[in-house]
Amino acid sequence: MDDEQLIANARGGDARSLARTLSAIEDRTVAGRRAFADLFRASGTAWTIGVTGAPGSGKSTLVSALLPELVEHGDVAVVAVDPSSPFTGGAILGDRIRMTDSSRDDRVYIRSLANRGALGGISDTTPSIVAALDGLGFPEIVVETVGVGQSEIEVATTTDTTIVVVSPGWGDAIQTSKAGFLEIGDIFVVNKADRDGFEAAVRDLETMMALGPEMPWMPPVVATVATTGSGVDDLMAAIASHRAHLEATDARRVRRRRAAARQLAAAIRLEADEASDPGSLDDLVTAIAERSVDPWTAAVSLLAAK
Ligand SMILES: Nc1nc2c(ncn2[C@@H]2O[C@H](COP(=O)(O)OP(=O)(O)OP(=O)(O)O)[C@@H](O)[C@H]2O)c(=O)[nH]1
Ligand SMILES: [Mg+2]
Repeated sequence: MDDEQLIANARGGDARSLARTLSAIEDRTVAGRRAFADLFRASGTAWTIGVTGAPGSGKSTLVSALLPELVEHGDVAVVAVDPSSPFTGGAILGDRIRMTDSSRDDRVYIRSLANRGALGGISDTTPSIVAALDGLGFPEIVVETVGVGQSEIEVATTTDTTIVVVSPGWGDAIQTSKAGFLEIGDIFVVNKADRDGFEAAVRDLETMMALGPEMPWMPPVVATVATTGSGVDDLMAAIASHRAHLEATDARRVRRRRAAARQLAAAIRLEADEASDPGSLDDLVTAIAERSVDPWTAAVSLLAAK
């Protein structure tokens, strides 16, 4: 099968072709680069929703609860980065999620990305895979990442709506990450609202937001019980409001330009890494560390050698 046929099949919804196309892109093979070039040009119409937060806060359960709502608008792709726990109670079947209404099973595509650490990390791979899925025609794409490290923050800058999920007691556990959380959230979800302490968690978030600067979009705080679906309607409404806000203002364009700048910088880094043999890269690192060459000159010589 040639590359074009493969992409055509992936577009047609063939899960195996879809998986092969995405793997080729992840591996940056010759075929993968060609596919990415095509798909990227066709991308830009999907609404991308990032879901992040502390491990175990209920992100996957919440995504599962959102899916029946999201598929109302068309096929949905879910990208799970470094999944540390399976989607709801083993409901994930290979790349499928079992929906309550099984006729919709084939309307959700799930892709897991491992933080392989080889070339680039999740902050390089994820936006490319999301763009490819966008180009393949998924109108909505959900990206689940864990935590608020530098990579998650970078991923969050490439999604249109970022949902930060916390659960009661989160404040004590991850005090130090609060700043990072607040920075990236467009919507805050206090999940596990069936547990003690959820009012305090909501209050805590609202207080912190009130202390922060006045912003054109003030992130709402939504309480959910992902396991029962309670509050999911409110979350859907919050996503719709945020989308309307971005579309009505210049914010979406600004956000996408910022994402484009990051993607370009990441691509230059990857190209430079791949173009140079590891030995010469290592020699340059040694030379910089020993102060026999400065990093700017080293970068120029690296790119010139390509
Ligand atoms: N009581 C209660 N439990 C919940 C709720 N939402 C999720 N859980 C449970 O919390 C546990 C973790 O849920 P996950 O959805 O796997 O959490 P996660 O944030 O995706 O976890 P990681 O991907 O490992 O970071 C599971 O046992 C869920 O059943 C909720 O609203 N209430
Ligand atoms: Mg999860």
